[in-house]
Amino acid sequence: MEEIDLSLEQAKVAQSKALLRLFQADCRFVAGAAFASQLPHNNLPEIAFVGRSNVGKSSIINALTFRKSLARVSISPGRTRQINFFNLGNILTLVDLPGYGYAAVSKQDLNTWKKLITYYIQSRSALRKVILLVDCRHPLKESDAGAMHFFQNAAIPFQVVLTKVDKEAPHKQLLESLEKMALTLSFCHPQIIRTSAKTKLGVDELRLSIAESIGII
Ligand SMILES: Nc1nc2c(ncn2[C@@H]2O[C@H](COP(=O)(O)OP(=O)(O)O)[C@@H](O)[C@H]2O)c(=O)[nH]1
Ligand SMILES: [Mg+2]
Repeated sequence: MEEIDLSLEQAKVAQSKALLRLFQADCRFVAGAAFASQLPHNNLPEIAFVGRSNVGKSSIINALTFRKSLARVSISPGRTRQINFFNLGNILTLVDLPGYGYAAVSKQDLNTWKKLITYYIQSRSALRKVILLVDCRHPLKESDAGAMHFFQNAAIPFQVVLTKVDKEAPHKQLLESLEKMALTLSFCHPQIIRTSAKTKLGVDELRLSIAESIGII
């Protein structure tokens, strides 16, 4: 029994080392695309981050990769107007999708974004999983529920990640709605990860989940 415990412990240590190696690797911005024609060719597996403006997308990408300002943390919401691609150690690509649900942009801008995201999600063969970031402090918003149905219909695996849990405990109604949806939507990962880019809570768990979804752990 002791031997089994020891080897499990060793496997865990090896796993965290592998995760650190991956996420501490060189990470560089490779391309930004505002139109479908600007999407870069890519053979590496892609993990896309999506969510409402100001949900904490850039912050979580920075936390995952141990950076401070890799993905620009915007002061005014809705400033990330293009799909940004980051190459991590030549092993995977992290994709920062433009935020949705921000009212103070023109209808035309909104349509351009929607079209671009839709095109990217539906046509990207390198896309392995979408990480849907949701602010833990409010009941489920229609735009987030809509995004979940959209990924389900596009047959793209996705996982809900709660942000800003250092500010408040996750809203009870939000958890109930998300758990219910995770049960009915087959492409939704059953595990909802709670994170804080500030305290780094849950960031390890998210790294593990990403590594698992591209089959390197
Ligand atoms: N307290 C706290 N603030 C956060 C967290 N994540 C993001 N923020 C703040 O929320 C704001 C929006 O973050 P940002 O990463 O730019 O969001 P994005 O628009 O989704 O890329 C910034 O002021 C961040 O500092 C978090 O986990 N905890
Ligand atoms: Mg951002």
